[in-house]
Amino acid sequence: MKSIFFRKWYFWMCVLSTYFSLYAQKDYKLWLQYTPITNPETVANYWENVQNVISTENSETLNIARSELKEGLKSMLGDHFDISKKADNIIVLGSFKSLNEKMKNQLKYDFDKIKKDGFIIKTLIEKDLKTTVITAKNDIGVLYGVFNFLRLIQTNKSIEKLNIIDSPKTDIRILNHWDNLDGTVERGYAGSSIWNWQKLPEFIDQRYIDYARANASIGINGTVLNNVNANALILTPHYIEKVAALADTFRSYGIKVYLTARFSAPIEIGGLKTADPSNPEVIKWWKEKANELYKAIPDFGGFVVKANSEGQPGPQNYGKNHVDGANMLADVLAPHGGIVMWRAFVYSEHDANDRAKQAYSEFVPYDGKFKENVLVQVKNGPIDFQPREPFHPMFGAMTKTPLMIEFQITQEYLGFSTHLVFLPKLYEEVLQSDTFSEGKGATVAKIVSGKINDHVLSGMAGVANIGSDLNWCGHPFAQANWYGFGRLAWNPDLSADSIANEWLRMTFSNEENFVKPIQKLMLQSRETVVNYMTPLGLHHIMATNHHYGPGPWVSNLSRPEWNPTYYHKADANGIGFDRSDTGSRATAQYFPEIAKQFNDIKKCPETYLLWFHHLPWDYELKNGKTLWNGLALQYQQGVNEVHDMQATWNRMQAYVDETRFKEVQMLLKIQYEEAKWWRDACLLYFQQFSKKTLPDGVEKAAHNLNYYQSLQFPFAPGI
Ligand code: BDP
Repeated sequence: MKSIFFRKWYFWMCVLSTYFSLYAQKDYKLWLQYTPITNPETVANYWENVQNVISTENSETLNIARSELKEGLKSMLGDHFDISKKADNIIVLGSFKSLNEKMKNQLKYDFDKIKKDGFIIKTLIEKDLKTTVITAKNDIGVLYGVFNFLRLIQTNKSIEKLNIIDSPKTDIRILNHWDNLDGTVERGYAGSSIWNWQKLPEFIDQRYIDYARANASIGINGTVLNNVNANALILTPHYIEKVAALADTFRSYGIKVYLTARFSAPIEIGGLKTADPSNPEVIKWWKEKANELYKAIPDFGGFVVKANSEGQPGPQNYGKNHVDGANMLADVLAPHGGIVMWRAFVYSEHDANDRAKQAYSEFVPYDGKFKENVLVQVKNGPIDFQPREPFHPMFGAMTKTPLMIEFQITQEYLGFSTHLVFLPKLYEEVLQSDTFSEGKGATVAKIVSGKINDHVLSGMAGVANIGSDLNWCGHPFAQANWYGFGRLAWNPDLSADSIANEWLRMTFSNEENFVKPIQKLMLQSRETVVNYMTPLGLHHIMATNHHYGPGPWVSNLSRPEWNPTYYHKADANGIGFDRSDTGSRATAQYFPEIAKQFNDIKKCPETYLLWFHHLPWDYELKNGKTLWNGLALQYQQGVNEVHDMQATWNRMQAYVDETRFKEVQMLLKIQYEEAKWWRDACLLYFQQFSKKTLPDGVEKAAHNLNYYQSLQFPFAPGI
């Protein structure tokens, strides 16, 4: 009796766990679902094209490319795809030199156009014989070509007659993991770090391989394994062998490993008394460290450095400057081909002036002084990864220095991994901003890709949102931000629209009834979060430390620029930070065309109004409403939009697996409640100064201000 019961129980447990793992795997598989193509006509067409894959060469990367192609096709085309069948229609895969002479002649012209890591996907037709060639200058280019080809099928595009010639527009397409050696992730909201330092180097988690594959599928070619607030221990032999094991795992996916370097490491792990960059002992220590690193990891990428920023050590501790620090490290890496990414995220605790101006003031005078293998890494905006910021004025201002852009993929200031926010919309807004540094058309995208001033190095960094969560990113839609970052790093001119479209098709479904409304929802989601958090140019009004939820009242932190009151400056007269000519003159850091616009209240885009101006509560907005009413209505609009997102998602059950459908549904419910929390807390607080009633259409707060001010989040993640 007992055993029958047990057998039944066991049977159902197996069924259930298979069921759950099947669905759980969907979350884990990211955008590489390779769901079977359902449209029979399309299948027939694809089938005709892909009955055989020919590749003569061997290398680890090409083997990966070949099996990715075969597995992808098999999964999407099912029984129709039979690799063993002899057929007329074939795919040829391989480096250019492996192609036959005839193909080489046919592709020669295209081949000259691609750059390193670029690829060609071309259909060659001769009589009835159709050949699809995927070729490149190097093996990794072939792998990128394969992922591109599979994406076409995944997104229901025709592969009948292909003529794709594509190359990445930036060289360094890199994730920055703010992962600590103890397994926590600074500003991480998807579990703990995926690097298992304790089990490395012997144990290679399958996740590392899946991580590398996912990154390669979107063209990411670098990873910084550890936090910018660095621990010097990562540079000890104990960790270097672990880092080397990861580098070995990632190599065939075209991914180089980089580390953050703590500037005081020569003291902490080297036993020296100083880390002064001009001290010969210090230089010798770094040289030897570089030799040691390159011995273990011959293609080690280089260092990211956060120096003299938020308490991190740096050259200024020794009376030296950023150039001295960066160039010293650049010199030790140069013989090995390594680079330095020196961060420009600095603001001074002794400078009472506008924080938004400080990075520019500190770095621009150094233009032209950095060594060739140094890139200066600049955040997208002048403050700190806010829901909306104008582009950083350093873009365009340092013509002799390659500037990398740094975006945050993890949502530190945008609702963690709880809120659905499609960040490529934010990235696109910044990348397409015109700096006017070389007349019209000098967009941030062009500067970052090195096009404007012809830099050899170029790059884009994204602070990763990846963790040990089953679905990697904590929210099914947060995966789209990792994906979108990679796609934009490859081509900063891609549109957020097209990225959302392809991601949805690859991750969920090709059903138009699903793709259309959800694409719209994604594209709107960034504006929505701005509406309910920081409308009209407000910024940095998040709660202390964890930055989750509203805290516009915070004014007691030791440094003025850590306090939200410093940023919104609300008082009886009005609200906003005057950065115009009558205020901090931060507008003057932009090129004249832009400066004029931001400076003039009438011309300043209302999206940046309170970023640049302090205005009376009765100030009349473009829509004729007073500033107070406009602000209140915009908060309300944010709330309404989340409500609409919920309604839209609820209609999608038929197109989404149950697990992900429910996950998103639950998360949107929290987002809705929290949008109301933002609206109520901010409006109650600002109302103390405006002394005005809420306009019609704005719901009354559920609690009083004291309640919102009393909320505590003791173990909020990511700190
Ligand atoms: C801020 C984060 C902090 C980071 C810092 C940085 O709050 O955790 O260390 O940026 O980028 O946004 O260095």
